[in-house]
Amino acid sequence: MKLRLPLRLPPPPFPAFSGRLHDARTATAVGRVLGAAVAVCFVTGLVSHVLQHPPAALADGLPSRPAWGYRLSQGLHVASGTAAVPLLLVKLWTVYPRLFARPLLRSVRHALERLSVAVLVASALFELFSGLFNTAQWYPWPFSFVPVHYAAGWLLAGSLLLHVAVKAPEIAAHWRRRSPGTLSLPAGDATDRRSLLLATGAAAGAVTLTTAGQSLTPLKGLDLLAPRHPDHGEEGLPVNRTAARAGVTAESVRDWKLYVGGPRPYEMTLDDLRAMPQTEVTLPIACVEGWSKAARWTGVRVRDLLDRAGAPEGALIRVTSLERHGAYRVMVMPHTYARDPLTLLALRLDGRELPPDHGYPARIIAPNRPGVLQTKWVSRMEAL
Ligand SMILES: Nc1nc2c(c(=O)[nH]1)N[C@H]1C(S)=C(S)[C@@H](COP(=O)(O)O)O[C@H]1N2
Ligand SMILES: [Mo]
Repeated sequence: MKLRLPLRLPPPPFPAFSGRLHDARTATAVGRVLGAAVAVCFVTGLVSHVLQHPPAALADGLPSRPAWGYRLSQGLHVASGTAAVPLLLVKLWTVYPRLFARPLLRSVRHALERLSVAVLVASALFELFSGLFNTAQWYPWPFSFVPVHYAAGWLLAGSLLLHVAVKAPEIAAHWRRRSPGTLSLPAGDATDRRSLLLATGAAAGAVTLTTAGQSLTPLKGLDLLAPRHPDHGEEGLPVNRTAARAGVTAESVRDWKLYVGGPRPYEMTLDDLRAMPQTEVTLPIACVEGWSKAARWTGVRVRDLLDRAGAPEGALIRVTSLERHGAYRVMVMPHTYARDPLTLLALRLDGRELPPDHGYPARIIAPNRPGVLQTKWVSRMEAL
């Protein structure tokens, strides 16, 4: 049998869709808010990726200021991604009747356009839900989150740009309520649409307001749905990986010494470190999963420790934790951070000795860096 285009299929057993909740005006009205949320999410995601995994060419130029930069950017990343979840679901509901449009494939061009929409929908669902699961530290998949979430982000951005370009005439025709394509609406349909859009806005606003408090402390009273509350944890600061889970015990820190490597390497005990000039800074831990909290840290400036070892100004610094295994055992710090006067090897948190879960005997705290790079239980620092 020869296949002929357009395909002639039997009439679908599906319901007919009437009313205007599934029309181009509704799709445009939801789509432009969703598009804005995805754009914010994409840009802040790039910022996060560059700060966490700097490409060699950029590593030396990464700024250590503003100190709250990563906190703001990652807060926006998680908030815009969260807001996008209800927006995406409503958008998909608005356009799903098109799945039943016949003929299935009108032309090669039409087939390509449908394929690009399939990629768009798949990558959007994947990005939003993998991100959401990551905020809950739930990884129900066999691959590692960061590289796959990053790659799919580009797929989403590309297929979204293509979609906007293909739909540009329709988007323009339905951009405003009184656009030419929208004028002939029966009054009742317009009310339905307004209700849908209001409910969608309320849902997106509600999930954002009840989770943004995990990083935006003035809203922490409303933080009902976020997996983390900024005040819950040892010393009122959340903990991602406890000392117990990292295998750091009282035994393993008993004879602790810090090794500092450079042209004049040396070792220091905790008492030696306490005898050095101490600096106090207020800096946030801003976790890539979206929670963040500022705290008061006291300790020795990293640059003082490096100078003592004769480390060159521009050297890349490798910091190693006592922890035996774990993705964050070794961290590399460009000189812009290592030389910043706010960057400490912290010994105290809010005026008290560091609790084991926050990195006793010593941990790194640096401005404008993701939480994953604020290494706890530090045992070595070396100029590379
Ligand atoms: N050695 C080590 N340091 C680490 C981690 C880790 O798993 N191992 N987790 C990091 C992560 S993901 C975050 S968000 C911060 C959290 O710091 P806190 O537990 O003191 O709040 O520590 C970072 N430092
Ligand atoms: Mo983190």
